[in-house]
Amino acid sequence: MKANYINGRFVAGSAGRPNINPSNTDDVIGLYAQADEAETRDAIAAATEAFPAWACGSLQARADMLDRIGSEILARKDELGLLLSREEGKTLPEGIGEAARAGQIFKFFAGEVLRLRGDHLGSVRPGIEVDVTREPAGVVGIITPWNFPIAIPAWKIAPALAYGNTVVFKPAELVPGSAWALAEIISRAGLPAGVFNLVMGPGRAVGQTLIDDQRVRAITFTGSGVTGRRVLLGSMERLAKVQLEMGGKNPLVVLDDADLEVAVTAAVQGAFYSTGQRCTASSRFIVQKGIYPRFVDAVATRLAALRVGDALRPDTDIGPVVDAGQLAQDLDYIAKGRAEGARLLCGGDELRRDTPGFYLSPAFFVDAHNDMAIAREEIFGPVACAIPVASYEEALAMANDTEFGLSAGICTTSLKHATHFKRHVQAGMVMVNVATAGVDYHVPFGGRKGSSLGSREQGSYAAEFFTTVKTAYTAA
Ligand code: TXE
Repeated sequence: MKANYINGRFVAGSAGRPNINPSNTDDVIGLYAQADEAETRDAIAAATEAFPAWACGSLQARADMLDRIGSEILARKDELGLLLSREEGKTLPEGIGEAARAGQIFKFFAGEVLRLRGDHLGSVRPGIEVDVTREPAGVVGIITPWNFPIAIPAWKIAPALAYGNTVVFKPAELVPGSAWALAEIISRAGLPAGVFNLVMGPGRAVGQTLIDDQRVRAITFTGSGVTGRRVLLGSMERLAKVQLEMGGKNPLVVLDDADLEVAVTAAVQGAFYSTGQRCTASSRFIVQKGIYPRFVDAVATRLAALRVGDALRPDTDIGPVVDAGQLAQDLDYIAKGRAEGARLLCGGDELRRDTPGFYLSPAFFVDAHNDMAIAREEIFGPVACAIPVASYEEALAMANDTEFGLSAGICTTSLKHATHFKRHVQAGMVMVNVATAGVDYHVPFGGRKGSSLGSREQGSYAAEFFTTVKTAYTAA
């Protein structure tokens, strides 16, 4: 059984949970320890004790450790990517790409260790000088979802450690394999005991303990809106710092003057790759009437050519849905879409393959309205809808008519409309002639409205959450 990592040691828990391959449910990847509340508190205690020395320790040593972690991940990206695809179901190239991304993130934050800036100012009072510095927030609780099993943990753990915090990391129940592999790499990087801890287990036990414990000074969470609100209320109650990344209902606007090839590629990649299980996935194609018939036909043709199958097979374009619960949710939304009067142009069928798995053909609705459930609620699967509109103005208003605001895209050859859209769409990230999903790691990631709360993740903007500002006055 793969054990939790607490205070510098792997600690076998009392219970183990099987990690099941969604491409082949007969394939059990391994048994993973499940921490309880007491073990979670042990991890918090270890992180609390390790914090003062780590916070004031050698920056060079810290940078070297993060660099070593990044190098090992990159060197082992094929093997880590294989494990990731096997447990989560994204295709092998996507899994390997994600593993490589995790390595690059650790290397980026190895550099950030030495780039954290402060300010030195004069005072309004004579004879006094002012220093503004950033200090680590303290013990950080990290709660992650299943859809990016190594990249999201990396983009939270790496900055937390880089800026001098200690970490208690709770991965999603469905994907403990990548989390454990990452923890094992970190365990050999030379960090003092207690600086990094892994506690696998259920949200209601491990996650809730992190939220409730006064010693955890900051919680960073990615997952569903419902759980996000629970994390927020719990952290607010005891005045802990909190950062939430939740869902999206990301629009891709396609104007009459768009390059059709560009638009179709952005739509198909953005909505259906990674089985649509991305918070930045496009799920609403808002399409101007002049290009609508050609766009809809071209998307359907492209979808018909995609192969849905075992994530590890080289000829697979779209892997399975992550588990039975998510598949049931996807099918439920497909039924709702039909019942509300949208036309299912293609897909939406459960598929049989050589192995038992959660296979679903990409579902493409057309002639939808923005007030339908399939256009308003996050489905989190290979399901998207096309909505016709008359003008750019109508498209922009519809793009903004959502409770979410993570990513938004436009396909157009008009500089005027692209520029206006970038300025006026209510989203944290805007994409012009590229898919809504697919981001860089050195620039901020996050949204507004119901998608995100708190400061941005990734790049140097991550310092905002993982540090706290101190203003010092010195009389000369
Ligand atoms: O999310 P949860 P789940 C959406 C998507 C999906 C749905 C459910 O629609 O169908 O959420 O997925 C931990 N205290 N997204 O169940 O429950 C949990 O153990 C503290 C969108 O995976 O939010 C896991 O580690 N923690 C999203 C993490 O929270 C708790 C990505 C996320 O789980 C907890 C994933 C509690 N009480 C799902 N309960 C996106 N948009 O990126 C659970 N957790």
